[in-house]
Amino acid sequence: MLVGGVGGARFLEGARERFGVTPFPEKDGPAPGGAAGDSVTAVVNVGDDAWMHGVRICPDLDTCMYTLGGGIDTERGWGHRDETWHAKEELAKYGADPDWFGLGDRDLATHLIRTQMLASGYPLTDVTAALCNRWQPGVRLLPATDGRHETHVVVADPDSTDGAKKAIHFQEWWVRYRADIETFGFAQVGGADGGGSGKAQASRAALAAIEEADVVFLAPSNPVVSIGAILSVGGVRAALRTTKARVVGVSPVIGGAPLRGMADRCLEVLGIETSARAIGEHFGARSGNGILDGWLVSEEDAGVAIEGLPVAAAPLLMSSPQATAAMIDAGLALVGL
Ligand code: GDP
Ligand code: FO1
Ligand code: CA
Repeated sequence: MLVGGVGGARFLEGARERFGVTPFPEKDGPAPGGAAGDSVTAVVNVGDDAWMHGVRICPDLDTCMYTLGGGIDTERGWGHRDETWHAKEELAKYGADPDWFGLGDRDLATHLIRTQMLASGYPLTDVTAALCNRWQPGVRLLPATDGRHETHVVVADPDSTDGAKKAIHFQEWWVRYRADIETFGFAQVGGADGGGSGKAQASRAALAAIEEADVVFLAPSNPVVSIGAILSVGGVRAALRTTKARVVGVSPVIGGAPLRGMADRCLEVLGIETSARAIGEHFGARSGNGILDGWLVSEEDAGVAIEGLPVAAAPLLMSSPQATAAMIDAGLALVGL
């Protein structure tokens, strides 16, 4: 499963229901739909990752880990439940920058452990596995790359009077400006060694997951800053083009609107219409130059046709893990599995 944050985490709850283990197998038994030996691996977007107040924050990895581990704040969709904000308040009293990003006290513990492990030389893949030891998400969470691959956004400098452009981190664009600022494009910043020399390469584990999968799903995550950012990691596109697995995408847009979030703003920046058809075309058919063998759209979008790409319609509301598991079954049927 290629996944971002909230949409990705919900999709993984359905995948865990369909294939994976239950959070507490000793109590609940195996997942109803799963066969012995089935497992789910998620290749997670790291484009949102940022340094804030000296700690490394990985929002999409943490959203998946907390959601599947039962620790998410379900109202916000990010961060820890039962959160308190004393550290944030104290940082504000020092006038510390950034003052627009909310680091919760409980969440901070995750970032402290991650930062210490990264500083000791562990790759993010191993750090994530260590954090998941506590949360037991029931699926394997893999960062798409161990390198730095941050999404930055080229905007009209809000402090400039002569229309100068500047690049800001994705979090500043998303959280501080709510994407409501003149925007020209996205760029990945970082590199193979985390320092900026060349493009960040997919981890061996992420590539192996794609190469050895029975089926690959693109979750209904943000097609630009979640799925797009994963696809721009070195090696991911090629692995999707050559894997023996069928590759199925699920539309995050239903009837011309994203379910939540600002995917429409991101698509607009790239000049892509906010529609299931346009996003499917953007990913493209593997029989052409694209990456998909099947594209699942919602019932509202039934009748969408894309050259060379089998399309099916199904209910795409992830209202429960069971409903999402049924979406996955529809995706499997679409590619003959
Ligand atoms: P983020 O990283 O937290 O922004 O989350 P993702 O990138 O993983 O997912 C965001 C996308 O999920 C949005 O574009 C939504 O349209 C989509 N989404 C959220 N809930 C649903 C749902 O129930 N069904 C579908 N099809 N898409 C959804
Ligand atoms: N989103 C916000 O809108 N405001 C915040 O202050 C904020 C803090 C934050 C801290 C940790 C974390 O893992 C996520 C956090 N998010 C916050 C969510 C995040 O900025 C975005 O929703 C995602 O990066 C987009 O997927
Ligand atoms: Ca995200």
